[in-house]
Amino acid sequence: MITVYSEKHLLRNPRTELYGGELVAPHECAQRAEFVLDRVKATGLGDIIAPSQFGLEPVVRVHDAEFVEFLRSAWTEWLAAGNRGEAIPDCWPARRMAVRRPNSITGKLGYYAMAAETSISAGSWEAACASADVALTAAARLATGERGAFALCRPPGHHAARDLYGGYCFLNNAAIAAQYLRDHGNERVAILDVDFHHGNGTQDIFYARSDVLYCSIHGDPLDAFPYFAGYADEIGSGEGTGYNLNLPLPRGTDFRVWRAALETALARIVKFAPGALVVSLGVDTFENDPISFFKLKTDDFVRYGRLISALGLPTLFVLEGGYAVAEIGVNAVNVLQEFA
Ligand code: Q9C
Ligand code: ZN
Repeated sequence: MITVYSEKHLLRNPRTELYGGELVAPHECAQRAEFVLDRVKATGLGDIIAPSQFGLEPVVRVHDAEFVEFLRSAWTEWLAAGNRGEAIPDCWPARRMAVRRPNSITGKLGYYAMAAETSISAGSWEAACASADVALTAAARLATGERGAFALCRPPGHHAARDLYGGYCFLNNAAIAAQYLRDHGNERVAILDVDFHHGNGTQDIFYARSDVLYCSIHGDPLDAFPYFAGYADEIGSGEGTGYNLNLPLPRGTDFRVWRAALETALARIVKFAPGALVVSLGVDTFENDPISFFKLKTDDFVRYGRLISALGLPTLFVLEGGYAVAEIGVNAVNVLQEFA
């Protein structure tokens, strides 16, 4: 199976993440992608190719154009305003306040951020664009008839909504790729999100649509980020009612419990009969992940890769989270084994 990878992920190299009341070294670090790439090479998964450039047209199919312009100019504006640290929001449109976009860069950060841990730094925009190109290049491979492709994306994407960034995400790589697959020959596309966190951004983008099914298995938002999305009663709206499936699971969930949820999601996907499947592949479900609370073991990733493969669908894997850095490569590539 082919892997798409870009060195431009190195341009996303923030110094800070707001975590536990401190500015710490970011969990979402460059080493993550390097460990995954090393494992792809070590296992001989398949060819590794560089992305082509798709420009912003496929990006604004799912994102708000003014939001995209904000991301493009945020770092420059932040510096021009005289700030010395990295760009972090500190004020939000909370309940009963005006949800409108201010002129000030600090105000815009609050307007467009869904969380504060994701510092914007020099090169973040360029890396986010390259990450979207990685997903699009892999999607284009599926569109021309390959059975599986791996988009080694960094930064990740599933928390980025139509006009929100955060949760380490700027552009929603999986959603951009799913829309691309819709625009290139597939009437229906399913997204299976197996990252530990609920993909609030992907849900948001497709919430009112019946042509893209979103299914997610994740830590119960009562106890886990993103806290304000991912509940089981979020089933879609309007036309999209019944095309959003959230399967929140409690602290300590092991593979026995997790696999039962996967079977539920896979059955829903089979019933939907999509032309292609996009998997938001986060491996932060791993037992030793530093910021998550599921208990999957390294071998469990092989097992669930097999179950996904058994669907027999053209499948695009898009890398999302996973912060046990030393194990991220083995765990991610274990899922892909059956497609090799
Ligand atoms: N105490 C992804 O996996 N902070 N993003 C969590 C936990 C944000 C995760 C804090 C986690 C974002 C793509
Ligand atoms: Zn995650």
